Amino acid sequence: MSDPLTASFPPAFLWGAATSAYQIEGAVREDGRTPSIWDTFSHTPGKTAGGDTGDIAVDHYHRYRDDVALMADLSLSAYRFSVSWPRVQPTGRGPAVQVGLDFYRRLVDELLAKGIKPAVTLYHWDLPQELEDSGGWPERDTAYRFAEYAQIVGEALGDRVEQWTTLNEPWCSAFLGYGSGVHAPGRTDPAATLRAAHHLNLAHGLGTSALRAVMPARNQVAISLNSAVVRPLSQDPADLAAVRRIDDLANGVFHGPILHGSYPPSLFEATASVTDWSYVQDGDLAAVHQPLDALGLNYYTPALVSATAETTAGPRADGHGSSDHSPWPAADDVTFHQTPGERTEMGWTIDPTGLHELIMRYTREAPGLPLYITENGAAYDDKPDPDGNVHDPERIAYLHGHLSAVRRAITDGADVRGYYLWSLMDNFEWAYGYGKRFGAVYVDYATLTRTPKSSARWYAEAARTGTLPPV
Ligand code: IFM
Repeated sequence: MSDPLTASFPPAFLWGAATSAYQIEGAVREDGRTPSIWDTFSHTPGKTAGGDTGDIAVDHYHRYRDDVALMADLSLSAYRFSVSWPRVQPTGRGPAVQVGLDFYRRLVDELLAKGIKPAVTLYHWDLPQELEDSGGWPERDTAYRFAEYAQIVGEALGDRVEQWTTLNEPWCSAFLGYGSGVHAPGRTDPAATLRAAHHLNLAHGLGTSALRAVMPARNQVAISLNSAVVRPLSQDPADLAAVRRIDDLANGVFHGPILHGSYPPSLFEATASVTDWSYVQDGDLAAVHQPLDALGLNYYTPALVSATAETTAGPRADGHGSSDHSPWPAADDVTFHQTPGERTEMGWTIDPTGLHELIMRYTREAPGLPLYITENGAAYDDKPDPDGNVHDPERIAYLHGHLSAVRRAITDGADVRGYYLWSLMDNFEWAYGYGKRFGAVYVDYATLTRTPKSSARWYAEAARTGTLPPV
């Protein structure tokens, strides 16, 4: 068996970086774009750290050419970005705004000219505000609107973009957006959370069909899920049951219908006090259960749970921000514990074994389906030294550990085709504002100057050689 620390990655392995529209673009009022739920939320006092918004973000809308040049300089073979729905279909209904689509056409052309594979995500949390005003994801109609939007973007970019992702982390859209309220639109309603989850699943299925109807058959359609690695505090049967409950709410609620065509019966039973699931209509599960070309896994840290009913003071240790409302419907008797070990600036424990575990789980659960790690990375309190260089040895160690886990999974039989570091550059980290830096490239927020950190150079060497350089 080859040593994952020294073994080369497969020659066609994609070495990518990822971003999302609202986190980097800025230009929120240009060229016909209208507010998304994140514009409204971030402009609502008290919702984001320091009142930060994505109004300017890192101004990628105007600087995309330089950013693509930087990606080429870093030897990236792929770039995963998201399309801003309110930029291309401002009200979430009706005809597309061509000038909005033109931005993405130019971006894709620029990437292709530099030999970088574009990977488009259709939805990374920026729902047009008008659709939220009509009920948002808890309403069925939003799924139909998404399919229409998918068709618009598929028609515009399908000739040049082969890799497609319908939704990014629908768990966050539903459970943080409508459950704990730490994400836009900031609602705190357990029943709406599960309705939203179902309509996001339906949107994925309808969107996949819509894309396939307008795109060349060679294109790959996938979804990116922040699938959780949930571990028990002990082997006590009650703790193991707590793991199953959270696993259903984090994983089964999406993987079940998407990969297997059904929700786990245990999810229905456990949430019966909150919802009757009557919004799952005949034919929905078939619509959701589309054959996929790949599965995207986003991984940061594992969760540790027990069944103890004691409520600990302060925020739950589930790593999903602080709110008086739990994102987890009907799970008040599950306690989240801090996983031991070193942590990043987000307070997330560093544990590459979780990534290996996750990859092997979906290798078993979805045999034959190629996997991509569509997000993985770490926030640190990076600062330039007096010479203007940014040294981030902790991020290098993080990337080395997690890429080694990926390499080990490949050795163990997993079909992992690529890795997208989160994130290309520092950006708007949602409710945390600009305080958490995930980038391999440092952004000076006063001047918007980009400076590759030492991790970016380390990653570039990995991308060039297909082998992990020493840390
Ligand atoms: O910044 C986010 C990204 O938008 C979605 N996945 C997790 C990242 C880090 O929190």
